[in-house]
Order: sequence, then structure tokens, then C-alpha cells
Amino acid sequence: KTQNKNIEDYFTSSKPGSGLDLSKEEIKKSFLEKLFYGLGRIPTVATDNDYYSALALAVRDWVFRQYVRSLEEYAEQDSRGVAYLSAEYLPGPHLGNNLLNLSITKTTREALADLDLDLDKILEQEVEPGLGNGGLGRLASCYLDSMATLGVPSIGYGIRYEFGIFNQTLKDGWQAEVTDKWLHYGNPWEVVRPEIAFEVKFGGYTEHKYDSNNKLQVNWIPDSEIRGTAYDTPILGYRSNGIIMRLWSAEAIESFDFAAYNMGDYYRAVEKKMRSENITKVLYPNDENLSGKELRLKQQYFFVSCSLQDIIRLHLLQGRELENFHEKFNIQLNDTHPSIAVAELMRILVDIHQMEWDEAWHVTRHTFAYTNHTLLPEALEKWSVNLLGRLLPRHLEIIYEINSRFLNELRKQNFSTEQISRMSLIDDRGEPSIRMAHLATVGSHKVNGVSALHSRLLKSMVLQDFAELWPEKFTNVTNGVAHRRFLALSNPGLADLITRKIGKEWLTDLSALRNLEKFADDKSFQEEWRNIKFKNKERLTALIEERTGVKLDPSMLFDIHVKRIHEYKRQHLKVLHILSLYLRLKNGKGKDISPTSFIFGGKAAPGYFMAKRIIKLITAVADLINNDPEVNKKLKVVFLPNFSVKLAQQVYPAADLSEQISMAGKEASGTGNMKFSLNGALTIGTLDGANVEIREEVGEKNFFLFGLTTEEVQETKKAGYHPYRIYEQNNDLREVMDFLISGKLSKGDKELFRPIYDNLLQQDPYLLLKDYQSYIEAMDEVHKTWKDQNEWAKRSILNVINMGKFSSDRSISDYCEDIWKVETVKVV
Ligand code: CRA
Repeated sequence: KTQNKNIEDYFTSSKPGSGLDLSKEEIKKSFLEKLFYGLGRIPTVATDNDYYSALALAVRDWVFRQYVRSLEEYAEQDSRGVAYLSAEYLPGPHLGNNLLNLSITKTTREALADLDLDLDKILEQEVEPGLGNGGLGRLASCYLDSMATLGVPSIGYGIRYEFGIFNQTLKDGWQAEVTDKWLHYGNPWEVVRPEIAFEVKFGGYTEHKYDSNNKLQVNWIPDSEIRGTAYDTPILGYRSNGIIMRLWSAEAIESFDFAAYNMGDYYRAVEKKMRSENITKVLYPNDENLSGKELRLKQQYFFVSCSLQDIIRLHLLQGRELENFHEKFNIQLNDTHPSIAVAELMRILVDIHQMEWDEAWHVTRHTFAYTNHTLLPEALEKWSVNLLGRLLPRHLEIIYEINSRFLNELRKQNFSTEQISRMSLIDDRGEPSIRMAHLATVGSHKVNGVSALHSRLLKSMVLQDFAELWPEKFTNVTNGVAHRRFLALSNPGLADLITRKIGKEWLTDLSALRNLEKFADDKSFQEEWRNIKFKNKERLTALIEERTGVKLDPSMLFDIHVKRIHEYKRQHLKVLHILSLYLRLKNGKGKDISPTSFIFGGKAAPGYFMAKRIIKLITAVADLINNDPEVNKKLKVVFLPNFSVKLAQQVYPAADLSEQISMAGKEASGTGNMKFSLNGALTIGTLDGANVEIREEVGEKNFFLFGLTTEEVQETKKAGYHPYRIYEQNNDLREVMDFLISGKLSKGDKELFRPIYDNLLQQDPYLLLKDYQSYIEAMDEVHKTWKDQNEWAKRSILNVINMGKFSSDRSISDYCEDIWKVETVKVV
């Protein structure tokens, strides 16, 4: 660390000014300076991407101002901090959101117009970082937004994947994956910190020795080592603090293979370098069986190890002792992906800093908190003992030690052998493996689910034994969404109307939307409301036509199902409904059907056979219906490829109906459900995840409910479920099902959709047939309600104004109070 009095004096005397509310002239000047001298471009050669980069660089400076001001505040207050560990982030485009948070969107638009440039065109240039799969990654980004806005001293740690989630295209109606090259045109938002770099070890063996004080000393002798370098992206809150998202990128340690190098085997040395850099090359698309994937475990340990080393560095830099590490830092584990951190912190404290085991364990347990995001058995992470022991031999020993102490405790408390083997961190039925959720639970002081229902099920099913042992450890934090991005930024029409009526308070307190209640019945307000929705639908219609060639009619009901494609989310139940409408129309029984456009979007994991076939089914149904003049005035179907945050921002504002139709008990929370309602869509849904709470908030009348409850699902399965019987008894359903294998969807190929047909008739694990009739009836109710446009508008308004609870600001406040116990410090 260099001491430079002059610079320090300058810094303290010229307190960094605010980055907010800049003037048109300031913006213009910075933009042009970045273009000319930051990028070295002259007007004759500058491209749209140069304009985008120049503006991004200018904006980044202002965001950093807010960040620097925040750091000063935190240092002064000596606050307790939060490190959010997440293997995934989906920030979405940064530029528009930062302009909004700096309150300079309008001024920037004017500044650029003076230069004959169009802000919207420049915004369009941004390629978003696709560093996540879906809900979990997007949630992490919403949380960074709210942590910044609320002034939580915090940092988000993750992985800088060179290739993020694949881009989805359609080939002959099937999903085809294309590599995501988000860094191709550079990334103006990040700053590399070559001096914030840590070494991470892998493999090898351990040596156990007693030192002169007869204390056991364990030495890990790895067989390879790589370096992780920090890349920082500043994240700005709304007219508030800046925080850092710090992503680690792997690189080889040059000197590692000196032997080979010196022997003249230059190529082998470089080859090895390339291999170690593989660690952060690509994000794993989820839903596949990841348990054997060595590189995935390497990614997890790599980013955890870098992050912990960094947090400890920050702690020691402030002259503190490790004994009170937990009093200064909270580390939140976003699912089990970073849960190896429990063993890693123990290793650092015990092996490197010579702390006694018991004290280290006390510090560790009080540092971590764990959020569970899923009950799906196939998604609960387990690592084979064999693999983990080979990659992380010392961690395996530590996990065994944690486990043996834990199980001893249980024995002392007279737990049964059966219970003890259920709770063990090691599952030794079959190939021995480590239950990462157990490791995270034992190593944390709080465990939370992501909706009231999910947290309840977590306690009564997956972690039941633990919840009985430590009831106070378990809590709920219902998910929330960044309402500034998903309403203020992406639905400017609606945001404007709201602000005109009730002022800007809702931007920082979403529950202020309740002040609109008096307008819910006001006819002229309803009309304005409807006009805004219509304009949003026109915009989406244009985009869909451009991307797919299908032209929708914005006066139709826009019925939208966007999310990852997964059987439990039941996109194929929606398809059965569409086919039932099609057949009704064909049979001349369709007079009650309201003209509807069905819009689907979402990626399937590349190795997920059924999900990919469901996409093909949707596109086949779309081809059939859109090209049939007998029905295509009333029905249109479209699959919008490559769903992303950027696309989502155009989709939610244009929705009339939000499909949230997972089998009850499977969707931990959902967050798309919140974004739809926030933009005035009504929901058709089951009592699953956060749907339950959304329905509570918006009122039963304003939510189309159908389907079995979680308890009924369990009972149905217990009693022995026979989907074939339902098929036999329900004529309409039978007609729809048989249509799947009639060949009419597939140019005569009767086998194409047979896997779906067979699966539903023989197993139907997600109870589509069981919920079918109830869904059809609820949809009929939707179509009836749509015919009364005033009533629909009223319900839409009531949805939006009751969304206060679902801001991620509320979620983060809950985390602060219940789990992190941190004070917020806001700079303005
Ligand atoms: N797939 C859940 O399934 C939830 C998000 C965020 C998920 C969603 O219902 O809204 O997390 N679970 O909490 C998950 O990723 C590993 O588990 C998701 O995105």
C-alpha cells in the first residue's frame, strides 16, 4: 500500500461530488471526451457501438462517484457488511438502469439529440451479461439493486463466465444453441483489478504433523494452482449508493509449469495454462444432471475461495482480528452452489490462521446464512466423495470432521440411528456423496426459503429433521423484484401515469402504489390505463413480427407464458388448452372464445429431452394454427426465441394474462409472476410458490385460481395416480391428447410427440391430466372476464397497486432485520 499525502489531501479536501442530476452540458462534454480521448475515435469512423461505449464509460464514472461516496460513509460508520455469494447473476442491460438511477435519462436524451444521436438506438446496442440461468440469477441481481438502493454495505461475488447462457435460436421449430459471446465488443462496465488476485489450489494430498507445541498441523500439498482475478462492475441504487459486483476470472499462474517450460516444452506449458483458464469459460445450463461434472465443482470452489480470501483481506486490512470476523461480515449463500465455503472458511481459520477448531466453528456458523431455492430432488446438489476428495482432499477431511462432531451431538441427544443417517452430511446409500444442503444448513445460523409456502415445505420435507433440531434457525424471506427496472424503466408509459397521479414516492416505497386505489373505478383513468397497455402491446407486436414473422393483433388478449422450459412449469398444459380451443373452433363450438395471442418464451437445458420436445410441440401448434384461416382470426401462437432480461423488459409490460401454472409444491417462489402483476397482467395460477402471497395481496377476485393444492397433490400421489383413467373419462381431454399423435401437428409423423403423449398417459408426474379440467374452466372464466374491458382494467389496476410487498427492497429489508442484522447507511 503506498502512502501519498498529496493525493490523500486532495481526496479529503475535494470530497467526491454527487454523480446525480447532471446537466445537459456536463453529459455532452463527458460523452464526447470519452468518445474522442477514452476510445480514440473521430466522428468519421465512430460506430453505434462506439457511441454506446462512450456513453457507458461516462456513466460508469458517475456511478463510481456514488460508490466512492458510499465507501467513505461505510468506513466512517464502521458498519457490518454483507457478502452475497452467487454462482449466477443476470443484471440485464446496465445503461438504461444507471441513467434512471442517476435521474438523467431525459437530460441524456436531450444531450444526445443535440448531437443528432438517438438514445434508444444507443441503448439497443448493449449486450446483456447472461451469467445465469433464470430466476435465481435474476434474483441475485435484483438484490444487488436493492442493497445499493437501501445502503447495505455489501458486495456481490460471482464468476465472470466468458460464455454465459447460450443464445437460443429455432431451427425447424427445434431449439438450437448458439454460443453467447457477450464480451465480443468489450465490456465498458467492468474494471479489472489485476492486483486483487488470489491463488486457488486443487488436488494433491494432505500431510498431518504435530508441531513443537504438540498441536496438529495439516498441510495441503496441491497438484495445481490457478489465479483468480477480480473484475468489478459498479451497481448503482436509485439516487443512492453504489456497490460492487466482483466477478472472478481464472488464469494460469505463469510460473507453474516451469519445469516443462525450461526443458523447452513451451507448448506444453501454454497448453496447461489454457486448461486452467477453462474454469471460468462457460456457465452450466441447469436442470441437467450436474453431479458428475468436475468442472462445475471446480468453478464453485474457485469463486468461493477467491471471495473468502478477499473478504478476509478486507477484514484484516482494517486491523481486525479473525476472532470477530462474524461480527463484521455476513456471508449469504445463494443456494448450495457456494456451500463449499463452509469447509473453506474452516480451513482458512484452522490450517492457515491456527485458530482452535471450536472457535473456528463458532465464527463459521455465525458468518454464513443459507437460502434454499428448490425442493426438486434432482436439483439438490450432491458431490461424490470420490470426486470431492480428489479435487479438494483437505475439504473432504474437514467435512468428515464437521460431520462426525455433528452426528456425535445428535447421538448425545438420543436421535435414532435412522434419523442420524438421514441427517448425515454423507449419503452412503449407493456411491457415497456429500449432501451440500446439509453442509450449508449445519454451517449457517439461518436458513431461509423464498416464499411462505416454500419455507413451510422446506421445514416439513427436505430439511424436516434439521427444523426440528433448530427451529429458530429456519425462516422465510419471500422473493421480490427490482421494481425500478421492471416498472419504471421498462414500462415508462405506466410509470409516468402513476407518477402524475401520486408523485414519485413509489420509486423508493412500492407500497405507495396503494395511493392509486381511488382511481381503480374511475372510467377515464381506466381508459388511460388501457391505452398504455395497448401501446405496449403494439410495441411487442412489432418486435415479434420482426423476430418471427408472425403478426399479432394487439387488440387480442395477450396470454403469456415465459420462463425456463421445464415439465414442472407445465408449458405443455398450456398447449393442451390451446389445442382444446382449436378443436372447439374446428367443431363450431368456439363462439365464447375471446381472440387470443399465446406467447411463449424460455430456454430448455440443452440436455433436457422432454423440454426440447415441448418447444417443438409449441412451434408445431403455432404453425398449424397461424396458417389455418378457419381459426387464425381468433387464435395466434408464437414462440419468441432467446428470452433474456432485455426481452423480458418488453414482454411483461405487454401482458394481459400471466401464466403461473406449475404443479403446486414445485415452484419455490417464481419472480416472473411478480413482474407480470406489477405491469398490470392478471394471473392464472395454482397455489404454488409466491402465487399464494400474490393472490392474498391482490385479492381472490383479481386472480384466476385453479388446480390442486400441495396437500392434494401429495394425497393424489399417495393414493396411486392413474392418468389413463382421467383420459378415459374426459372426452374433450381425450380428443386433445389423441390429436398429439394424430400426425396433424407433424406432417403425418405420428411418433414425434408420442414421448409427451406416453409420458402423460403413463406417469404424468406433474399431474397435467388431473388439473386439466380445472384449468380449462378457469380459462373459460378468463375469456368471459376479458369481454368486459372495464372490469378487466379495474382488476389490472388492483393488481398493480397491491404489489408493494413484492419489491426486492422489502426482501432486502427482511434479510437485514431477520438475518444479517445490519444497519443501512444511505448517501444521497
Ligand atoms: N429455478 C426457483 O425454482 C425461484 C428462484 C429464485 C429457483 C424459483 O421458483 O423464484 O429460484 N430455484 O428464488 C433454483 O434456481 C437452484 O434452485 C429457480 O430459479
